[in-house]
Amino acid sequence: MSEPRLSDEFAPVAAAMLERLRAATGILIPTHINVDGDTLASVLALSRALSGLGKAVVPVVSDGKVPHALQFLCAADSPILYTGQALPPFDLIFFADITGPSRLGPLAQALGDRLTPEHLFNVDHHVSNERFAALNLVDVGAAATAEVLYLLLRGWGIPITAELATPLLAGVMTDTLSFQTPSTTARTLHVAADLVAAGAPLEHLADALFRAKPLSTARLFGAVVDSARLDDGLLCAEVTQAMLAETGAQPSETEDVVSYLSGVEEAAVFALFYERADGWRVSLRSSTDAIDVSRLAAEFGGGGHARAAGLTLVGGRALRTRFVQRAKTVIAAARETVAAGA
Ligand SMILES: [Mn+2]
Repeated sequence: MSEPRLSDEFAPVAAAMLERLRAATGILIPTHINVDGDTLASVLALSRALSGLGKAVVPVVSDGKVPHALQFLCAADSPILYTGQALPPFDLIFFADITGPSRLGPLAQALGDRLTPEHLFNVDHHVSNERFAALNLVDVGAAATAEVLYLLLRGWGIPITAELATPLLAGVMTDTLSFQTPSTTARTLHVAADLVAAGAPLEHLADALFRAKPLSTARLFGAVVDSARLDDGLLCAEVTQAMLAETGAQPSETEDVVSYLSGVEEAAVFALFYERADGWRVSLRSSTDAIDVSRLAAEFGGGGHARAAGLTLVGGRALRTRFVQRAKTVIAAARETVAAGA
């Protein structure tokens, strides 16, 4: 395979960015709020690369919080954890992995009229990107912004050192769930191979991003799996307040168990019930294109995507029973439709 590259359609904007970059002195590089591996990877790789070009860089975590699991990535950096403080001077803002300025949260208000398009770069891979900058490089064929940035930085003649390759590979692995999503292409894998060759530690990243967890997560996993019950194609499991108290886990520590239980072959729909004081928050997964759980969720005031949706049930057992009955009816109807060969 020939070496991975950005599509020719992006050559003019990549060249215009490099030209504008040469004139810049200070560059603000923010994450989006609710920091994930791709946004943090983008900020770290860009700030390391651009400071290598002699620019003053201002990396900022827009909502002030780096999740525990990602802190290892920025141990050697000190991005500003934004909580309303004054920022050092800059004359360019480099958005990466950010669909629009509102995704900066509180930082967007503080930046105010400095968010004029001619002061902004926008590099992203989201279909929903708002193309808010004078220079937009939105490659929706890329699995991660880190994939785009690798190709862009290399195209600008910047040497891809291990210090750049490590966060970039972390970004690609995060957004592809370790090369498992449909967005993962031959180019994504080729980029990953280049990053490993440049010194990114694949095994260490896989371990830190996908295996390492606090004991509370493992214990909650066991309790949730133990609570699972299958009935008429509907798999139900619980996250109760008692489980959280016993394991010391946060409700957010159920990401792995949701993905695990949604793979149960006998289930058409998986529902995880998070107990609340006034009822339940319900996370839904469909294992078949024949069932659109966003429609089921919408009947109860929720929403989402065809294969992953959510809703909140405010009420008692009778409401929950009504929801379960409705879910089973939807599953039975889908099975009849499939059986009829429609
Ligand atoms: Mn991303």
